[in-house]
Amino acid sequence: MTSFPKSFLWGGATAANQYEGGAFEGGKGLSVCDVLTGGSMTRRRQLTWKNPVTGETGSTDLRPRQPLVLPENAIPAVLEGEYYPSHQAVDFYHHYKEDIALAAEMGFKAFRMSINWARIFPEGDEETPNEEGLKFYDEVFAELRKYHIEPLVTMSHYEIPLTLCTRYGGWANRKLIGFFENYARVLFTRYSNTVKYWLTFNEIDNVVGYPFICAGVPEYSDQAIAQAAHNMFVASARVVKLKNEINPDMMVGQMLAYMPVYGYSCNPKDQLLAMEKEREALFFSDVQVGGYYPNYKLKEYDRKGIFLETEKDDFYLIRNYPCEFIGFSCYKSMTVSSEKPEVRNLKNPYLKESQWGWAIDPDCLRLTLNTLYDRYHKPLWIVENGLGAEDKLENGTVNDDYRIAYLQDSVRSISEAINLDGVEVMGLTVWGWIDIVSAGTGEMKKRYGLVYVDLDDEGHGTLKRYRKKSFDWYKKVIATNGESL
Ligand code: BGP
Repeated sequence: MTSFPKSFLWGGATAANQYEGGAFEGGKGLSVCDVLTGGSMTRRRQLTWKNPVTGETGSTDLRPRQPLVLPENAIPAVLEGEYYPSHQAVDFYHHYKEDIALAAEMGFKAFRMSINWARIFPEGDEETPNEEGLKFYDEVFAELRKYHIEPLVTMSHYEIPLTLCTRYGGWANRKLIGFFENYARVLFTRYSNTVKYWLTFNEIDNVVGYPFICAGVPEYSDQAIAQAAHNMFVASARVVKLKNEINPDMMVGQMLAYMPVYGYSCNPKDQLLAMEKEREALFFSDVQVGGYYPNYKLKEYDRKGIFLETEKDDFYLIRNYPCEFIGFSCYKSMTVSSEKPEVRNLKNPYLKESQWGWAIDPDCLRLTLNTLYDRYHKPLWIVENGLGAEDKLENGTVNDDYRIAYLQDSVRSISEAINLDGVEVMGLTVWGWIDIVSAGTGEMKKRYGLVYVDLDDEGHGTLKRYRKKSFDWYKKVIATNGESL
């Protein structure tokens, strides 16, 4: 039997770059995702660029953990004739009333979304914000409040103003701390009465694999990435401090991409490798939540000759203004073997996989919740979890029993962490509760939604919304506070 505290915040999650659209409306500037083309089974997602002097244009693959190779003087840019899925996305910009009504119909208590930084500061380094952008979110929050839905707002979910990348080199430049603090001040002041829960950087640990999308860092080097991470840590601490000054009732959380890592066998060498892999993510929570740079990372920086540029107050701020809760995404687990250390993830013989090769692991949430709670003793919020799958719309609905089965296991796993282990869990916002563009592949075909949106990988479709079978299922889960699965 599953059971949840009365205050449990059930809901769904989205991000502006994948959901909002209106890329050229309301005075919005370009963000890093606006120069990424769409993907499909036959075409990879690309970053497009232009040389402003010669006019030469082109595109390049954006591969995880691979250098971003642009020709000399070329900068990321939007090109004519290319399809960029973030520009329209699924058009929340014009559908927010309809979408929030659907969320309310399911009984959502919480709605995770991000504010598009480039809608508030089109180039990122302005002193005064774009009022039209702020007004858009005033309206969205008013609509959520109308249904008593609590917004959970990510301040930077892969929507760094592109100019901060081309003019400053992204988060590797310390100046971004000040720009972000200014942005945070505007948001906290304006929305202090409407938004209680904030997340600073979506999946901050992805700065290592995806420095361009996650931190606007065009350069791939261990040094630049370590510096970017440090600058983000300082910014996070300054934002928590600022929040305390403006309205201490608000809460600022960390957002971590986490997955349990298993050693392939009981060979201790496999377990050691699994420990090291888990630390790749835990380092970020050790600093941003724990308040300290762990020794294992300092040793690694020494070995690699990485030198951090810091200022006097940095470590004081990190120590004294940690995040107050941990939001995390968790979709899958990973398996590693010391015999094949070059393979990032092996197929786990005990688990099935999604159509995109992600291990479907019914226990990964309980494991993750325990790992993070044992380490930090702070409340946790599963801000992303769900199944990306191809759906077939038939007779105005989708029979997505596979998605229901995945989410049933997730809810069960969370209930176990709460009831068997005593973990403090604030809520669950199911990822992509309405179909949106995939962050990793740029596809529409990879759908997570409980609501179907008529749009394909090339941007064709009516954008009409349809309730899937999982919509009714989740509605019942929320109505019974997780007792009926
Ligand atoms: C996380 C991101 C989301 C998201 C999700 C699913 O990494 O925070 O933005 O989209 O994963 O990933 P994908 O869209 O690649 O399937």
